[in-house]
Amino acid sequence: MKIDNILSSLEAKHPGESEYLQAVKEVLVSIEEVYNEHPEFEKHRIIERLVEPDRIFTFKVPWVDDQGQIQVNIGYRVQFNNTIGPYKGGIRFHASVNLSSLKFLGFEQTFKNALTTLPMGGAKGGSDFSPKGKSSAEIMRFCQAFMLELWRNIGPDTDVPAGDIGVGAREIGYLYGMYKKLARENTGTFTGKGLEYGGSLVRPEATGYGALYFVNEILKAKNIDIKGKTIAISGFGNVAWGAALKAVELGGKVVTISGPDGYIYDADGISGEKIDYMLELRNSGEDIVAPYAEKYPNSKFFAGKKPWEQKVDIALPCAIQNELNKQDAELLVSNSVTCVAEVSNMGCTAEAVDYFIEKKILFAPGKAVNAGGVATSGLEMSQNAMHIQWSAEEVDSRLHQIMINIHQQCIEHGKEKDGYINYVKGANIAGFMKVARAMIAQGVI
Ligand code: 2IT
Repeated sequence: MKIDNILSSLEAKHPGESEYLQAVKEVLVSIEEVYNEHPEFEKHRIIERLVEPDRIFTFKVPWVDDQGQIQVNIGYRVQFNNTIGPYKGGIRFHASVNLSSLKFLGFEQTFKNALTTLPMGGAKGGSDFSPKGKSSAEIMRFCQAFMLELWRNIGPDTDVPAGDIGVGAREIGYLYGMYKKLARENTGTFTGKGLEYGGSLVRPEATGYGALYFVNEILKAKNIDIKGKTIAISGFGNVAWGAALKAVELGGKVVTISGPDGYIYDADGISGEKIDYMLELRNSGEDIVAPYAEKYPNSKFFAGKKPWEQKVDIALPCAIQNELNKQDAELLVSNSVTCVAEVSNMGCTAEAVDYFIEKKILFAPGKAVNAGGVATSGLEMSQNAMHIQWSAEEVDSRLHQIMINIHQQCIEHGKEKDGYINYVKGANIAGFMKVARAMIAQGVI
């Protein structure tokens, strides 16, 4: 494999799709060695076939706002790869959404889903619609208009969407309601549904819980106890919330959260009702964290800054791609950070990742760390298919086991000669090998 050739041809075909090219490059660099050890991969042109999505739907989403004005957004669904199971992946509503970001997310999802041990292919969808400041009625009309286009292309055994940034329980309710009305079936073509209509216990918490189970495995492998460790979290949405809950439960001390307006540092620790308050902040629809400092005067708000400037033991980016850059990485390392785990998808820039690995920091990539979210979606699909509901304990223990298993796969494929675990390499190789072998088995399709 000639990585440079593949990348330059991709760049020529898809100019300007920087996130997508970044995600592809990371995987290619990681797998180059094993790829070249297996001539059958080259023979079957696995890389050339794997880097392009199976298909992409792009559609117009016209809707009417509360003032009676017509608004137009763009909707997408990128069905990336269904080699090991039905297309599966979230829907993102955020002003930054474009083809590049959804292709990167769909590409990552393919490997992440392979790591979960469950039979799910990779997909991602979304819209450049920003829920910020929108009323519930507007959100409902937008979701309905979005689904009016998408419903024909999804189904319980073809493509199962879920939430992502900007798509939570409320949006999934509206999207699923419209899907069901149009498709006239009730098989659960969506995960993250409400508990009353086929949702799974622990799905809301799953991404954050899974991430902390994974972080705990990383630390345990180095005989480090998470108890008493200080933790910087970015973001204040569903993922940050679940991560904070489990971090506190395991004995860690969460000292930051952040929003687009800046970050909060709370030396007393963010626990108990303060974590509930995160949800309140999120539900206000304003997308700001500053009010936290008014409510809890011992904490401090840093306008326009990122939490990575604080001295902490563990850093958990939980917001959005490329939210932690090389400068941030240098700050964290100079403050003796022990572990950095991406909970957001591709939370760190390529330069930041390289720097952490060069400095032998315990660093783990999003596709391993945050896989508990989609894994629990897979468990929701199983429950829907069986028409039953598992208890919270049942789901949680399966989730925990899956995260331990993913960690094991990373060690197996990422352990270097000096004993350092390169989790980026480990996760990429483990995910790739599974998908590649299945592609070969299924022929040229
Ligand atoms: O990035 C992700 O893994 C998700 N947004 C969850 C996807 C899912 O299908 O649960």
